[in-house]
Amino acid sequence: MKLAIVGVTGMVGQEMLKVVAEMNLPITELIPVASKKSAGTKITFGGQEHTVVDLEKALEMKPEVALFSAGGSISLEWAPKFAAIKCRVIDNSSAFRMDEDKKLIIPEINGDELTADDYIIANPNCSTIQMLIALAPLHEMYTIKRVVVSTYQSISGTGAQAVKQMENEREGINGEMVYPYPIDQNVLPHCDIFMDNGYTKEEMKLVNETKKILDNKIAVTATAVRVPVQGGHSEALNVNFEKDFDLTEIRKAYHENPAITLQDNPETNTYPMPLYAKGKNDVYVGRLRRDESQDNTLNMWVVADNLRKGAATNTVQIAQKLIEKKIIEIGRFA
Ligand code: 2RA
Repeated sequence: MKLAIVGVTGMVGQEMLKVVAEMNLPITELIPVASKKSAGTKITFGGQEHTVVDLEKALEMKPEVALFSAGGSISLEWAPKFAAIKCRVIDNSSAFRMDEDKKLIIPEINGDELTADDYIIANPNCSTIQMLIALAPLHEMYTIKRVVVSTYQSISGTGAQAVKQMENEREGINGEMVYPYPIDQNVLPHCDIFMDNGYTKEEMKLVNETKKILDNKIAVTATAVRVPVQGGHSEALNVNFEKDFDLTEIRKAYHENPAITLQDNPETNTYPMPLYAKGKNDVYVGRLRRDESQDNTLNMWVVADNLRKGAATNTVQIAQKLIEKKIIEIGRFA
């Protein structure tokens, strides 16, 4: 399979390279793609050097699959061009997520919806993916009515420059400011841009993507917060169900779920933390407890590496699903 990674020099693109190698995708040729400025530079993959190409050149090379993580404007302009040559595009930007005719896929939840007609497939937002991996089994058992979510999002979700701002602040260096405020020793209730309704785009992604992927009837309200952490996103969820639930049954469901690691034992101070989620593909769940202020309501804590299951891993798993369903005919362009 000829695989293009568009945005290969970015944080998610770099993580995609690692995940593709770890998951042994059947690649006959890797096409690393970046801006014209980066074209000609070298990257190492599979022990070999590869030359980065620009989008025009990548299109000429006719990849069978293209993983995009280069921002919404690049996806809007170029994903249709790659789809037009029958390349399967899996896009990590928000460009197509809410398009009615594009699928928004978390393989463990709705991967079976994929068909041979899908040439541009949207990867959900990182904070949505980890939340829905944790919620999907509960929705199946008890039918979720409403979710209140507060996120504590890694600075890596903003990008390399924001990580640099935080590192500079830690070292007392006056560097470029991505945020109008200090990141280190601070929390910013501001992820992405503010909308007319007073919520941020990041908060509305949690609302809208939950309805598209899991169930349009689920009510969601969100507060998305940026924190000076690199390992991953953390989320406090308050989940109200149609009916009562059983904590033992929930724990059993999580133990049996291959995408989830349950870390939940107050007696041993066991709970998920982003420092330990970094570089891992699982979604970590803990702090399970009844909301004693309201019937049929559960509090829980969910952590995942936003660059992994929140972006690169989910994207590669979608490619794997396309192969599994024989939607990608391996070697067609070989
Ligand atoms: C963020 N989810 O964390 C967004 C994009 N990665 O900023």
